[in-house]
Amino acid sequence: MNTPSTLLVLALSTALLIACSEEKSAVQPSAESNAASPTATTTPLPTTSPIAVSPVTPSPEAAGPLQAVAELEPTQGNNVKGTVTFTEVADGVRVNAEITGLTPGKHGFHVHEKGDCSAPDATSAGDHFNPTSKPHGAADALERHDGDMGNIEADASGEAKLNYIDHNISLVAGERSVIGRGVIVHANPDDLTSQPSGNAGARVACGVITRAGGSER
Ligand SMILES: [Cu+2]
Ligand SMILES: [Zn+2]
Repeated sequence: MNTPSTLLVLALSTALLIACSEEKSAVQPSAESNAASPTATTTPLPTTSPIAVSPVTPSPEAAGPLQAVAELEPTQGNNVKGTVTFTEVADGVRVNAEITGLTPGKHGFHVHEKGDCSAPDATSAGDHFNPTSKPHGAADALERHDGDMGNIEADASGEAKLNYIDHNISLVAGERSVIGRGVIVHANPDDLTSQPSGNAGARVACGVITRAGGSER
């Protein structure tokens, strides 16, 4: 007597279970495909970003030109400051100077033999850099000290800018290299003829030329 009713219940419950599982399986694939599409778009981002960043950092350092810089500080009793950047180029060294705190007019501007600004008047920087034992002269003279960069000229506000290519100095190791030497700005104009230093007077600012970038060839 019990058996037919039990079979009926079993058959009904089995049919319900099948119906339920069919409903679930019909819903699940669409939910999975919806979840799969955002993960597929986010995965390429972390893989591309490290690849894009890593080659950018080392390449400019390796390919950069040979450079040096001198930060000029005032000597005792002066306010002259500035930065001189040296960049090795095909036909010499580009000299780019920006100096402030000067009296208006021309001021002698040289590389001196020693990178030593320790004396209050910067006499510790020694004489003009002159590895080829030539007389003092203008920057474009046939015969000159290699350190003779001529004059910088300050405007009414005491600012001076200079940008030219020097054909005597070098940043590459050798007798004409200015690395480790001193840059001096003088109180007076360099007359470009008086020996041994153009009669440019006191030293108002001094800086040491230091390697700033690039690799030596
Ligand atoms: Cu000088
Ligand atoms: Zn000189």
